Amino acid sequence: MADLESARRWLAGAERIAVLTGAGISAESGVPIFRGPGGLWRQYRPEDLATPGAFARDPRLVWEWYDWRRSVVAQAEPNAGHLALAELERRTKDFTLITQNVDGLHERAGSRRVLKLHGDLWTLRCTGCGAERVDGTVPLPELPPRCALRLRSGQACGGLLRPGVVWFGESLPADALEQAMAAAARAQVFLVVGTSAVVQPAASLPLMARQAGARVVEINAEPTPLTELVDASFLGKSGELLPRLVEAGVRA
Ligand code: BV8
Ligand code: ZN
Repeated sequence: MADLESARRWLAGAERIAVLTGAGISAESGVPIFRGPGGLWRQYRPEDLATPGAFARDPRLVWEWYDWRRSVVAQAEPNAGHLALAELERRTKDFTLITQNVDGLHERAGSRRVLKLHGDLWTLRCTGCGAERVDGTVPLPELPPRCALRLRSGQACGGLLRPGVVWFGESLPADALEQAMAAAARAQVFLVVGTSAVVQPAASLPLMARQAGARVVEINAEPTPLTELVDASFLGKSGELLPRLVEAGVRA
């Protein structure tokens, strides 16, 4: 298992880098993670709420969860981990940031090329007419929110709006997934940060990169199914470890 200095040199010397992030990178911004002690909301697990079935059964309950998460994220600021990845992107010729997060903190930290595999907390999509819009209102005035789009008849659509995220059992956006796989296949270094690496197909990306010859580096607060498979694994907080990995050093 390589040490931090070796991993720092690999990153400094690489032209093609891909990164996969999960909820752990936003934890130090005060955004709760999904699994583990901080991962519950009231007595529900994400797997109970982040599904089309849960939404069909009780759209108001699912929206209370998302409205609460939107209000938490609205107060959150990107942390040193987000900022370090934005800096690494500026320094790297071919850089792809792939995120499972829906909080938008990577973009707010200045990351430009962000592939959002699980959608976006700020996008609302009408289950009736399919119209999509970005809406940052917190809290939302009514739950569940309704579509106000005017149809040709002049009437308001009135369809139920859903969060523009990918739920369990739903396919990931094909374009984002395709680009993520291509980035994993060509990366010289693949960085995995703040994910329990249990949700598919995102969790397979580091293994694809490894198969294709990349060096894989993991940063996480606890061991994951990837830990014994990677070239370097650092247990700790991404807000502390990423800046040390990315700090300006002489290019190798
Ligand atoms: C799909 C919604 C094809 C958005 C999410 C069996 C039955 C049914 C399905 C499946 C099955 N087996 C596999 C599947 C597929 C399923 C899946 O993977 N299930 C798992 C649970 C087994 N996947 C899907 O359904 C995907 N779709 O496969 O489509 C298909 C099509 C039709 C029919 C079937 C299949 C869709 C997956 C996306 C689901 N949507 N969320 C939202 O509300 O946010 S998943 C949810 O988990 C979030 O998106 C989140 O991003 C994702 C992963 O979680 P993590 O980000 O890893 O967060 P977690 O809390 O788990 O871990 C955080 C880590 O950070 C921890 O390890 C912690 O130690 C660490 N940490 C904490 N603090 C810090 C830190 N690290 C560093 N620093 C810190 N400070
Ligand atoms: Zn509509």
